[in-house]
Amino acid sequence: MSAIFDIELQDAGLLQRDETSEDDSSDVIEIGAEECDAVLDVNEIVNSYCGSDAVETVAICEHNVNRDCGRLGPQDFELCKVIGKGGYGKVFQVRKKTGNDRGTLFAMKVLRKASIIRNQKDTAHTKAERNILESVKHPFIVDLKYAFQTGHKLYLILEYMCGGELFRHLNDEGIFLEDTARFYLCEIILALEHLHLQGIIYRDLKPENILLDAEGHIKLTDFGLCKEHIQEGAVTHTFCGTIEYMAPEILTRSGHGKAVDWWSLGSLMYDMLTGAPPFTSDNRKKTIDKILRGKLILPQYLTPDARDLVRKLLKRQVAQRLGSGPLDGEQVKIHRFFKHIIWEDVISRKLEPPFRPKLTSEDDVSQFDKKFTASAPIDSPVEYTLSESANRVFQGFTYIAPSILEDVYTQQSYLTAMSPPQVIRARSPRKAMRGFSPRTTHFHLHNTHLQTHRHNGVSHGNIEDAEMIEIG
Ligand code: ISQ
Repeated sequence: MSAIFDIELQDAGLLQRDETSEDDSSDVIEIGAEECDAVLDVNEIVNSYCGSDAVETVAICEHNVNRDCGRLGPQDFELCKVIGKGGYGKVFQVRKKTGNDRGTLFAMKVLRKASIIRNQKDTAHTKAERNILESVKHPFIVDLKYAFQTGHKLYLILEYMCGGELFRHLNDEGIFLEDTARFYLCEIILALEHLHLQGIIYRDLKPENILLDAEGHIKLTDFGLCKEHIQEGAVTHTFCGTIEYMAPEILTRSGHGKAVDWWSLGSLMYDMLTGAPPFTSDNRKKTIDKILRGKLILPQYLTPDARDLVRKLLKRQVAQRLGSGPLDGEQVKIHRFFKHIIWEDVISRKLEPPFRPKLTSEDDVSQFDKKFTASAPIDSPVEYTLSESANRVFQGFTYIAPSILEDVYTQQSYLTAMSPPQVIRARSPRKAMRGFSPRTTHFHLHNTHLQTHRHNGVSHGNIEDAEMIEIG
C-alpha cells in the first residue's frame, strides 16, 4: 500500500495552478467562500448579459475576483503554538487569518517533502485515495479541512482537538475504570466500523492516535500519512514505532484484513484496563515474539465480560477473532461488555464523556506536552532544493474539505488522499518520553496498484491485491 497525493480538481473555476514555480509558493489552491462566491457572481453577471443585445464582457481576473485571499498557503495561518513534533515535521496550533473561517483554530501538520520517498503512481490509485478522505467524514474521525504545499513542505489543516491525546490521560490515570474504557471503546468501534464500511483498514490504532475534543469525545487521527513499509515474507524488524497494538498477521506480513483493527482494539482495551498493552517487552524482537506466541494474562480484577471481550478480540487465529466475520463491528457491538450501550446514542455523541479536558481558554494548549508547547512556533525554513521532478510527486496534494466547499458550491466536493508507508520510530508504549505521533514519515509510492472494492476486505499475501485501503 502506498502513498499518493493526487487529487483531480475538476472544476477549472477553482483551480489555479502556480505556473511560476517560485520556491515555497503555494501550489494550487483557492479557497474561501467569499472569493468563490465572487467567481459565481461574476459569471452570473456575464451570463445574464448573454443573449441580450447589450453584451458586456467582464474579465475575470485576480483583481476583481479573490481579491482578498489569493491562494491558500501558510501565510493564511498564524502559528500559535507547537503541539507536536515527529520525524516528519511539526504539528502547530494555528489560527486562520483569512476567509470565512477566519479566527478558527486548526491543527496544522507540516511535513517535509524531503522526508518523503517518492515514486510513480497511477490514476486508479489516485482515485482510490481520493475516495478515502471523502468517505472518512465521521463524528469520531478527525476532519481534514485543507491541504496545500509549498516548494519544500506539505501542509495539512486538520480539525483542532484541544483535549490532546487520550494517551496522555491514560498515562495520568494509569488505568481506566471499565465504564471509562467502555465509553472510549464505543466511539472507537463506530469509527472503525465506518472505516471498514468504506473499505478502509486503519491498522494503527493506539492511544496516541486517539485525540479528545473540548467535550471529551474522541476522534481518530493520522490517516493515510504514514504507511508501514510492507515487504512480503517473514517477520522483519523494519517497524520503527509502536508495534504493541499491532495484530500478529501484520507483523508476520502474512496477509491481513480489517480484523487487524479488532485485534488492536483488544490491545487498547487491555491497556486501558491494566496499564499496559498485553504483549510488551523491553525490546522489539521480544515484543514481536510475545505478540506472536505469548500467553495472554488477564488480571483477576477484570469483570467476566471484559475478560471475555479481550480474549475474543485477541485471538491470533483471524477467523476466530471477534469482528473478523462479515458482521464486522456489529459482532463486537453485541458483545455483552456493551450490553447497556444504546449505539444510536453513541453515534449522536449523547454518552457523557468520562473526562472533560480542563481548558482555561479556547487556545489553551495545556493538554499538549510542554516539551512541544514551550518551543517557539516556527515553521523552519528548508536549506536544500527539491528538483522540479521530485516536486511533481506531490502534485495534487491540495485539498479542500467538502464541508468548506459546501459553503461555496452546494453538493460539490474536492478530495485528496494520502496513504504512504510508515517507518515508525521506536517507542515503548506508555512511556512519557515520546513525540506527538512519533513517527518518521516515509512515503513509499512504488508498486501501487490499489483496488478499492468496497466489500469483504481481506487481502492475502500481496498487498497489491488488497481489497481494503489501509491507512494510518
Ligand atoms: C488535531 N488537533 C490537535 C493535534 C493534532 C495532531 C495531529 C492531527 C490532528 C490534530
